[in-house]
Amino acid sequence: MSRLIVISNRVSRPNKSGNQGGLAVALAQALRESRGTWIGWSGEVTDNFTGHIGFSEDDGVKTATIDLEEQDVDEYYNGYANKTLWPLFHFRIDLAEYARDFEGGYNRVNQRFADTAAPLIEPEDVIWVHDYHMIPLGQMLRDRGHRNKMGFFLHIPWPPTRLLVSLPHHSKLVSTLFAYDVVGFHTEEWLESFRHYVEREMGGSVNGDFVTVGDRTIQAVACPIGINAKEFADAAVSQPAQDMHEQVRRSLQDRAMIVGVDRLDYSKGLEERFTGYARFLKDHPDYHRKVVLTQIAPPSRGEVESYQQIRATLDALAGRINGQYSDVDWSPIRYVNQGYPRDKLAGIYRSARIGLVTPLRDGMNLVAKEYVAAQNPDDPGVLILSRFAGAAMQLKDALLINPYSPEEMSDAILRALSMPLEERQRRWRAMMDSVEQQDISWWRQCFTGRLMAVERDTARVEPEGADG
Ligand code: ADQ
Repeated sequence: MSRLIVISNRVSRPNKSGNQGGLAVALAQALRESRGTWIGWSGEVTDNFTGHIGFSEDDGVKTATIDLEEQDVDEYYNGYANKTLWPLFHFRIDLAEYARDFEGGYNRVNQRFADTAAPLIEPEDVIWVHDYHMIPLGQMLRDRGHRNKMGFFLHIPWPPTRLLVSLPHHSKLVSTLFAYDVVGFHTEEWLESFRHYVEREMGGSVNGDFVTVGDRTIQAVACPIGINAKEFADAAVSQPAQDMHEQVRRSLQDRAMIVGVDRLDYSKGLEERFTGYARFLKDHPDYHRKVVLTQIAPPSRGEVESYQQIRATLDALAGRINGQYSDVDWSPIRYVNQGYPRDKLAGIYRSARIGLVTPLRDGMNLVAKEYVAAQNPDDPGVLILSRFAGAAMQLKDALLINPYSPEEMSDAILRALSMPLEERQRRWRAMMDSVEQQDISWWRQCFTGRLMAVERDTARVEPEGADG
């Protein structure tokens, strides 16, 4: 088996606490099996970039990390990645900032990653680059003469062409994807948007999975990411989960809990969720004191202004709704800004009658799948899911809603609260089958299977410096 080199912005070192997400675990497993290396940013800032690589090995997984300068973090991570690409790719051109410094910093840091990775790559290694932070990295490695099989996976949506063209130098960025052999998306919808862009803006052509621009043909595929369903279902009945379940149950006093779990991000539709829930409270006074919305939202990307704004907005909105409807012994919203270990989180999901997942746009959304996996098969809760999450393509037995419509959300909450056991079980079983079948290992195979099977076509790589 070829050695796998994974390159992503952040590297997740295996730990024994069981607190790692499915992606980290899946990649760690692949790296362990192939004796590969995971390369990325350490998360640390240094005064002067030296190129020093910090090597480490934890639980059989080798990692190689670099520290970045503060300017790198400002321009590349907070800047181009999270102020330009993230909002644009989530259809929020109103929030996207276009600054030349950001683009310069993004390219500079990608060059730094290419310099870091280059000496660690052997000719037979298979390279798998992840996400919007690193789109041009493959091209930069090709420029350094690497002819390896190379794949790229995008974890966020691919935006419609009419939005993407608002990005300065968009075709330059997209053309770098043609340095890879396989490019992966979560859903057919994102893949379709990518193909549309290539045909309309680059004069390319599509033939099944093959996409050609000029003399470059790559495979573009949809591989929806999954979770480690078995492990998550086991976590939901672990002792810490049961303790958490008991703690929540006592505090609820027979009230039904609705749960939301998200990074505090404007793409997750939290404001719309609170508004939809407030609409439910307004429409159904008979349910007052009978339900509680527990929203768990640890802050993220706090250095970016739009994230500070969404936090302030949600604080105010939660306060306003609680102020309007609370009584001395009941508040309709519990708004929690902290993270939980995965087993406790599984216990929280299992305690909830409804999982309310309402992103305005989401590449996939793993929370929806985790909620399903954590349910008690004998008495499962109901998933209410935004039709704009990638997960909606698979979890068709959720109550699918438009998160922009408070009325739809209110109706779905009512329907979920009054859904008969038999229907809950039928819907849950269908969703659980999908979550179990297309789990995280299936996803990894879906992508790496394609990549490993690529015929290496050395003719496609120009010698270094050949075309300037
Ligand atoms: P995210 O935007 O981070 O991921 P998501 O897929 O929902 O979104 O994953 C979030 C993860 O963080 C989940 O595993 C969840 O359990 C965990 N998490 C969230 N809040 C938590 C809390 N309070 N405590 C503990 N854990 C918490 C990006 C894309 C998604 C895509 C994933 C994977 O935006 O669309 O599904 O990558 O490709």
